[in-house]
This record gives sequence, structure tokens and C-alpha cells, in this order.
Amino acid sequence: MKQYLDLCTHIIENGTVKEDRTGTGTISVFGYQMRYDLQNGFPLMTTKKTAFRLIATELLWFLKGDTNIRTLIHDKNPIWDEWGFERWVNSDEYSGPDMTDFGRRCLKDEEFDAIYKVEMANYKKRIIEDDEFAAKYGDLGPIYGKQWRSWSTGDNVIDQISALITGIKTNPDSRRHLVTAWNPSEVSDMALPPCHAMFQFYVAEGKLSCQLYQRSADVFLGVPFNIASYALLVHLIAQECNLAVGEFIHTLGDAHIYLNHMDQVKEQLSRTPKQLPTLHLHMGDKSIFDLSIDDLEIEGYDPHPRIKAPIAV
Ligand code: THF
Repeated sequence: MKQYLDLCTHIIENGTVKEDRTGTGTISVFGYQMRYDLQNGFPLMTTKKTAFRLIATELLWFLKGDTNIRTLIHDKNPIWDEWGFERWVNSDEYSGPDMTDFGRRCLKDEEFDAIYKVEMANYKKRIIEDDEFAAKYGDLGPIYGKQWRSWSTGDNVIDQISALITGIKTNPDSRRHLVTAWNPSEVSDMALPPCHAMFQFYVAEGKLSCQLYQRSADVFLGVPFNIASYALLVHLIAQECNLAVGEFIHTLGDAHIYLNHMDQVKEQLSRTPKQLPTLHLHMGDKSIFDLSIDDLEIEGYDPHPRIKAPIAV
């Protein structure tokens, strides 16, 4: 994954220090592109241990059209917890300790962090146990799953992923194999406007490629997830359409390293990439909408150890 390490170096050498929505501060560049040939192995980070299980359960959740974090909590996947929790603590019904700005305060104030952890554990327990609460406060609004599978036109719904698959099967040479999660009329109702906003598929010589436009890229925590997630999506759609895998092309808008991730990035840059693992799909005759994590297998993954970093909320 030299491509990824080159991105980190490029930002450190050319980036501008810039304030951001979360108040953390970033070093950032605008516009960058990476290419991953999926024939060379599955692009899961080897310079730090990256949890494929979390990446895969999130993608399967999107593909099912689900936008409620209850499913992710069942799968022991915590990556969207903060965004559900934020909706709950900002609601009129919440009457616990003040959680304003919890993301930043947890980093600075140990006492607050302990209170936050209790509130978060209570929230997650209630999401699992209480159907009504989960329906109301586990839903992240019309994020990826909704836009991919049931984009609403008012009178109708559009299943963009099914249309994509039909399009690739019936008219592979088409230049219209696009899916967009950026729905301007619904962005304000989303817990977080889509970062991976739009993607296009392309077929040539029996191989399926995909290019993603990502408007905002958290290079240390998010991007390793995004690369592996879209690589997995290409494998799934390719299998469904009887094609081989081609390239994943990752185009970034605001590509940033959070200032509190700099030491971690430098640690990662000091490491030598290893051989990429291989992905095996055991789909049988299941559709890509009915898969579970047990149908996916990563073989030969031997990364350098995990590097921890706080997520900006
Ligand atoms: N918000 C921010 N600030 N960055 C993002 O990358 C991001 N996402 C999703 C929504 N909002 C975002 C969520 N994706 C982790 C990784 C991806 C996430 C959220 C969190 C994370 O914390 N990863 C750690 C821990 C994983 C583990 O428990 O093993 C890691 O070390 O990789 C981008 O789409």
C-alpha cells in the first residue's frame, strides 16, 4: 500500500493547516488520486492492523439499505456509535448529564470521559433492548443505505444498487454506471452528510473497475476503511455480474490528517508494507443483499500492529 503512504507524505509536505467542523485542526490538501489494482491482492492496510470485520459489517449494512445502528451494535461494530449517540443527547427526551461537545471533552477531561462512557453504554443497551427507542434514536437519518437502496423521489423509490447491477449486466460499456449518496434535498436530515459521495463503475476486458469521489477524507482513521470497503464492493458486484476485478480508483476532495493523528501517521510511515492478503467470497447462490460476515474470508493477512487514535466527532 505504497499509494497510501505516498498520500500521507504528500499531505505532510504540501498540506495547509486548516480549522475544521470538529475543532480538532487538520493539515489538508485539496484533490488527490490513488489507484489500486485489485488483481494484486486485497488492499487492506498492512502497515497497521485494520479490522476487516468492521469494514465488512458496515458495507453489508449499507447494502441492506439499513440506516439504524442497532444492526451494527448487534454485530459489535462501534464505528457509528458517536453519531447515533449525538442524536440522542441532543434530543428533548434526553435528561442525563450535559454531553455538549462530548468528542472533544473526552480527550481533555478524564472525569468527563468516565461519565460519557457510562452514558454511551446505557444508550447502546437501550438501543438493543427497547424497540421504540431504537427506532427513534438508533436511526441516523437518510444516510448511505437509504440513498443507495431507496432514494425517494416523493412518489417513488429508486434502488440505485439494483439498477447498477442490471446496467452492468445488460450494457457493460455504458458510461452511466453511477451511484450517488449525495441527495441535496436530504443532506440536512442526515447524522453526517456522505463523505464517499458518488461512485462510477466501468467494464473493460472482462474486468470491473470503480472510481469513488470522496469529498472529505480522514486519512488516518477513515481512508483505510474506505479503500477496503470499496475494494470489497467491487469484488461483490463483480461476482454478481460474472466479471473479474479490475481497479479501484480513489479520488479525494479535502484530504486531511487530523493534528492529533500526526505521531501515528509518522509511526506508520516508518513501517515497511507487507504482502497484501486475499479475499475469498463464499456466496453460494445468495444475492449481495443477503450476505453475512461469515460469507467473507480474508486469507494471509499479517499486518504490523494496530496504532490507536481518537476519532474526531
Ligand atoms: N468521521 C471521522 N472523523 N472520520 C471518519 O473516517 C468517519 N467515517 C465514518 C463516519 N464519520 C467519520 C465512520 N468510520 C473508525 C474507523 C472508521 C469510522 C469510524 C471510526 C475507527 O475508530 N477506527 C479505529 C478503531 C477500529 C477498531 O475498533 O478496531 C482504527 O484503529 O481503525 C468515514 O467514513
